[in-house]
Amino acid sequence: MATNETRALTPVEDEVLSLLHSLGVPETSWRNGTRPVRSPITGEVIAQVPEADAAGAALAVERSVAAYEAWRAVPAPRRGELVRLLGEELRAHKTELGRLVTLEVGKVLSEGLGEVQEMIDICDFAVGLSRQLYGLTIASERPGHRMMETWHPVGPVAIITAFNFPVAVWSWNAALALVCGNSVLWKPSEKTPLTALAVQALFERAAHAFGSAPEGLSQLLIGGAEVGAALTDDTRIPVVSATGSTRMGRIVGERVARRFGRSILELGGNNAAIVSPSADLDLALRGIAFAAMGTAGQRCTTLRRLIVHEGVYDTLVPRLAKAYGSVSIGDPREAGTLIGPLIDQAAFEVMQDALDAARAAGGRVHGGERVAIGGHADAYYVRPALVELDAQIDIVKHETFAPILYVLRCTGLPEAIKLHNEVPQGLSSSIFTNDLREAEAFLSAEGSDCGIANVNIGPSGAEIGGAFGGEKETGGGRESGSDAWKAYMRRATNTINYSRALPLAQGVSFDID
Ligand code: UN1
Repeated sequence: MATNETRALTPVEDEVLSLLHSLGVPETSWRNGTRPVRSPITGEVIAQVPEADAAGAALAVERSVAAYEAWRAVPAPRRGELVRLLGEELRAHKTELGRLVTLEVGKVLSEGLGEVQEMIDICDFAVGLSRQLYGLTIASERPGHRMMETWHPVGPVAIITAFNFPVAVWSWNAALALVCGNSVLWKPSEKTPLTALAVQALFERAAHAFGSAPEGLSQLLIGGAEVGAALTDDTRIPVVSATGSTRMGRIVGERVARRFGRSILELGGNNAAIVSPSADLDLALRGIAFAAMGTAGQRCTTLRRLIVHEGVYDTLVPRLAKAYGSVSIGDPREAGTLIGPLIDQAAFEVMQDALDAARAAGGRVHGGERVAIGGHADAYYVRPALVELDAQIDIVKHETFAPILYVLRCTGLPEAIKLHNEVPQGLSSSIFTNDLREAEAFLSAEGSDCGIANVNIGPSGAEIGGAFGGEKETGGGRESGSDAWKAYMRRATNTINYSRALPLAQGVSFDID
């Protein structure tokens, strides 16, 4: 897309142009660059963005350190005011940003808008939090002493995000990091730089309205692995938050650990739901359909494994197969579409490989085929796949980022929980049951081993108020609500002696004369 082109814009290019314009993104930041950006809706190239290199990243880190040094001295409730203004910008531009998410990622419009709502919600949460950054007071064992904890800003926070939630994940991290007194550096997915540019433009408007935000408080670094490595290896960045695949997280986690940095990892999920004999099957069917097929199976919380009690299997699974056969697949901008395209050809191929592996192991596959929409050869629409299996074979233990739901039969809750926990990932989980004992057992220490465990709702679509993240190969990090903010701060334990004596802890004596 050169600016001197004379050909008419395609309808998608036209829409991107007008959305970026109304979101305040200058054309210089998305035209004539080196990295092509495609819309999965048609597969066409919609932008060419300039990229940063390692030297550019190092300069950005320098700016970020200076911004942090100024920002940490601003009272936290005042820092909250900047985040409140960001929330206002997001409210005012929700429709445009939501539509841009749909164009760049291919998720249906209600989900694009929902993603922006998630950003607004975390801004509101962070504004309240800016007046609640509290520490404990602790009973001292020594007379005339007081102990307490204070929480301090920690430094620049690097935020590495994935394509599938191209803007919300940044906001969970950035809104908290900013009220905590940190600066932020964002490396978005190479597949979704346009929505990142739009958010950066909205942040800059909020900063302008705020009036006194230090320059470089929130910076965007569009680039590839070189930029990622520059951020993970830089000792001036104490916290790196990374969302994406387990493969990526292993690299980031190791590199950050090597320099004793802190990483917040939110990696692959392989989420399951158990359906017990007492379940409300109508409700379960709807919950499973959204969790497994929504966002074309491209959420880290997507339902990928369904463990159904043999007593209800033959009632539920045929109904589910029918829903898979009739779900509306198409242009995600059109009302009525529930399933948009996969992000790209590679995602399609990974999906087909997983289905081949399942077939080879005796799986009965319903759906999964490519669906032609609008005659776009480079767009990858698929019918979601339901795969009935007799055992939890190897491929089921991998996260395939596509709409595949593996269905397994079980004889009771102990077997269901065993199957449930028998994968390397541990993000989200759920049980459909009306039996209180089963629900509580699933939520107990002997139940689900995931960071998120739900009853009578699917594993996806978490609210921002809870801590978000999971165990095992999911990486152990927590983002978003509850006390996740603590990972973005430095904890200091303070002991204050207000007596005239100097008793030592543990009764130690050390008298120098
Ligand atoms: C992700 O896919 O990385 O719980 C995040 C959910 C959303 C966030 C998903 N709130 O499905």
